[in-house]
Amino acid sequence: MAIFDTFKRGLMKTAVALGRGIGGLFADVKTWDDAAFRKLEKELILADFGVTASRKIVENLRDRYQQGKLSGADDILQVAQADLCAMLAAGTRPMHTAPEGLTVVLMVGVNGSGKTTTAGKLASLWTARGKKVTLAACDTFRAAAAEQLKLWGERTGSQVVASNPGADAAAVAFDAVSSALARGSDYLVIDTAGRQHNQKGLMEELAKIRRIIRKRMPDAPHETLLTLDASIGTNAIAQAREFAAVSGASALVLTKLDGTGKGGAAAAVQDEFKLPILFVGLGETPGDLQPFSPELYSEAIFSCKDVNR
Ligand SMILES: Nc1nc2c(ncn2[C@@H]2O[C@H](COP(=O)(O)OP(=O)(O)O)[C@@H](O)[C@H]2O)c(=O)[nH]1
Ligand SMILES: [Mg+2]
Repeated sequence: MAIFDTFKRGLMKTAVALGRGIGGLFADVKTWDDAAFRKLEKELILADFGVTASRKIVENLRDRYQQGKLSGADDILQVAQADLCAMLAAGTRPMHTAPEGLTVVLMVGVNGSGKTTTAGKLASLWTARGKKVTLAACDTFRAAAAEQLKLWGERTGSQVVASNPGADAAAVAFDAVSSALARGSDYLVIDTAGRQHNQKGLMEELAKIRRIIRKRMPDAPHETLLTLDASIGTNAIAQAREFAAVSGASALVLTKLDGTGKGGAAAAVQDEFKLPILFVGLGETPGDLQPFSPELYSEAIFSCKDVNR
């Protein structure tokens, strides 16, 4: 499937929800006054764009409209889409990788936010590009997590390093780095147990994993990816606010965008965490994890232009 179609399908619920609100607005409003712009701002906020991003977009639209630079609905939505895209592009960057050899990615996040699935889907993305991937099952808390990762290993032809339930997660991470280096893997993705920022023991375990892998590879991990469940909307932000700080996250993965009509949260999320979104989860199948593209994301959300009109 073309990548834009993956974005479009994944963000369909959001586009439809936004289209309903905005579509009504364009049908009702003949001349755009302050009240109309306020209504548009409200619709963007309802789609979880966040107050700051919504206000920025609407202020720019109002200025340009008053200067006579915008005429109809299509103009307005086109400019809103371009503004959203520019905002997102300013906040993102390519993934950090090792200058050569092994790139190590550490997954962190609360339970159920999509760490293990994302680790597996990253293996799928990278093996499809001919890369060699090792997966490390450092969620030794839940027996099912290692099993889940082993399935992804089989599915993608990736090596999986695991131990017994209850094993020391840092020891598994150390073995995984050694093994990935010995095997000449291009990527090592380390899955970890879900935790809350205030779970002292588990947060220490994360710090220990980091220390131990640095013993083997001083510049690792090259990225610490924090998974955020987009389907809980701006609650994901509240939930992860403190977590991001104490977990040493370097970038974000916005998962389950397909499960919500409030998928507009990317701008709010980048703004809140001052961290780039590097990947987005747009569905259940392996190909549904994609590198974040501000262009495709904005275009998919504003494909609401075609909904209900
Ligand atoms: N629809 C959808 N479901 C997802 C996505 N990412 C993860 N999930 C589901 O969310 C649930 C929890 O994911 P999991 O990776 O086990 O979370 P973890 O506890 O952080 O490791 C699983 O049922 C996944 O299939 C996504 O992008 N879209
Ligand atoms: Mg897991």
